[in-house]
Amino acid sequence: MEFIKYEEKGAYAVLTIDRQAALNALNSQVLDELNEAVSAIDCDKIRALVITGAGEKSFVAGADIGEMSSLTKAEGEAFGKKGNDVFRKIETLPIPVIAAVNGFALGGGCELSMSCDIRIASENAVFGQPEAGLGITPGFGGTQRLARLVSPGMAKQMIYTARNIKADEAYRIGLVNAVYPAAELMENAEKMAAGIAAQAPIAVRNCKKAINDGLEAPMDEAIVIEEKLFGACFETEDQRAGMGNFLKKKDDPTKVKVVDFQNK
Ligand code: CO8
Repeated sequence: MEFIKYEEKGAYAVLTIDRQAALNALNSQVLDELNEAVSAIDCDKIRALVITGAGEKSFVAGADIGEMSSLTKAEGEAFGKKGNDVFRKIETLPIPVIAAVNGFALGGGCELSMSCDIRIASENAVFGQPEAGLGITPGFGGTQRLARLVSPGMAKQMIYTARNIKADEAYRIGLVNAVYPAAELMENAEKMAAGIAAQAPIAVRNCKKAINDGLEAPMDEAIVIEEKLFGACFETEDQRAGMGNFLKKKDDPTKVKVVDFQNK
């Protein structure tokens, strides 16, 4: 692959979008390679994924404006579908995905980060949906996921005004979970991925599915989704070992653990 680097590090993996000459902008080839790389992940072996951008300046500076500039209506819709299909694949990947946002996350870059389960950012990160200024709507899920992740009013303000926000404001509005000095971002992303990978894998997958599927359902259906996934954990090796450990007092999970998300 020309623009995607993929490295497995034990039970988690790091996927890097590497098209630095265009600040990692997403053209069709990058989207195709991203689709291929994500589809090839063996989720029985890899338990968490980190997605980041190459270089120190940009996560992803959006969809490729040069490529989009001459699209017809039908081609524009098809390009939107290409991005949406890949991002939905990331969103519904059985394992958790962490976006390590190391600079510009604009348009399709902000949208890519929002298809991940968790976003953490470097201090120089910039988020935004500048599409309205380019004469288009966000087209890789931005109108949908931003309004679900932050308040609808804040999403509408960002999208209608095409105003970019810095990492500290993204943290304030809940778009990112934590902000780190640039040099410490990947170390913290990998620490989080390793921490997720250390938990019972069937339980983590079922948690992801319960949260994601439940958010799309009315509460009466959502709690049934949880019941089914909760029930599905029983009789698994994970459940027997996890509860067995507690009963043998080997690794007491009831010990109170206070986690500072900014630092862990
Ligand atoms: N597309 C193509 N090339 C890009 C993009 C992009 N989105 N962003 C940066 N580049 C290229 C530049 O053209 C430049 O290339 P070159 O050196 O050959 O001239 C190189 O990257 C470096 O960029 P700059 O010189 O502009 O770097 P600066 O540090 O001066 O500026 C910015 C950085 C502020 C990020 C600036 O590059 C910029 O504003 N980029 C565009 C950001 C943007 O508007 N992104 C949103 C695009 S629209 C989108 O993502 C829609 C998604 C949904 C699509 C649905 C389709 C139907």
